[in-house]
Amino acid sequence: LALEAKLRRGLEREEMVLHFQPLIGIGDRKLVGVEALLRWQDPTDGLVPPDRFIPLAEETGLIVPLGDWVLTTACRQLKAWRDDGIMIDMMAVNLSPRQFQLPDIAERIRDVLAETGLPPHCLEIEITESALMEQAEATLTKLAALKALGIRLAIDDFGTGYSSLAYLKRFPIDKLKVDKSFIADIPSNLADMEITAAIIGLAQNLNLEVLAEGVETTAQLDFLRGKGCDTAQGYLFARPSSAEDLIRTLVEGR
Ligand code: G
Ligand code: G
Ligand code: NA
Ligand code: MN
Repeated sequence: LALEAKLRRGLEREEMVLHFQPLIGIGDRKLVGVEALLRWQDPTDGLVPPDRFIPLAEETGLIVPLGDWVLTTACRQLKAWRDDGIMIDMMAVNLSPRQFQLPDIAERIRDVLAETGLPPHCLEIEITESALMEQAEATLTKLAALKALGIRLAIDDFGTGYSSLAYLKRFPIDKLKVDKSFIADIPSNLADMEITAAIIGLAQNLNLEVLAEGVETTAQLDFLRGKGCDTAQGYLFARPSSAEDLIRTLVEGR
């Protein structure tokens, strides 16, 4: 079976699962939220990472039903945790460029929030810098419609695309996520340290929150703390894990 047909069937047969990775406050090491990361549990191939099927889903349009599934499942999960007294404040969900381009994306997200009962401020949507800058004027209107729902907006993989700083100032966004490629070689790569510090400074000057992705070492964390970075995500704190494993670590503290 071709990958596309397998993927279509996998979605129908509910072979998709979400893993969750903690987002951590650098000052107090507290959990500020989790990011939902899609996995495909193929019965023959095992756990398929998203890099292997999201580009195809984007090309074929399958990302639209797949993305709806991710949004609904992620919101439903956080609502269920909160109803159980596990008061995680925020669920971050990745939106692919094609999803962002849907004319009715704001209505779709509004419907998911209504259907799951998750308060809008508990949802953060991550959109890549390149998707946002594709048609910056249209983007402005769309972001305003999303923001009007009361959700939070983050720019993902920041620093890898080409941001117009004039637009960045006008976009109603809440957070920049510094791409992990800039974090990986801290503290040996001076250019990466300068770029990371500049992004943190930019976020501070624009009154945006800033998160560093891919933090794996205490040296990286110390550097980020020194530069005033708010939050971080990475293997130093936790890898993406299943809902069960996440809650086990949170509740049992290991
Ligand atoms: O976990 P990692 O290997 O988990 O993810 C690889 C890539 O797949 C990342 O760029 C991530 O943003 C993307 N990704 C993971 N989950 C989703 C999702 O639900 N939707 C979209 N559009 N991208 C996702
Ligand atoms: O593109 P996006 O930023 O959404 O994807 C996050 C990706 O980063 C996922 O593939 C996730 O598994 C991965 N990731 C999370 N923490 C780390 C880390 O500390 N190091 C590396 N190399 N990857 C990470
Ligand atoms: Na992301
Ligand atoms: Mn990212």
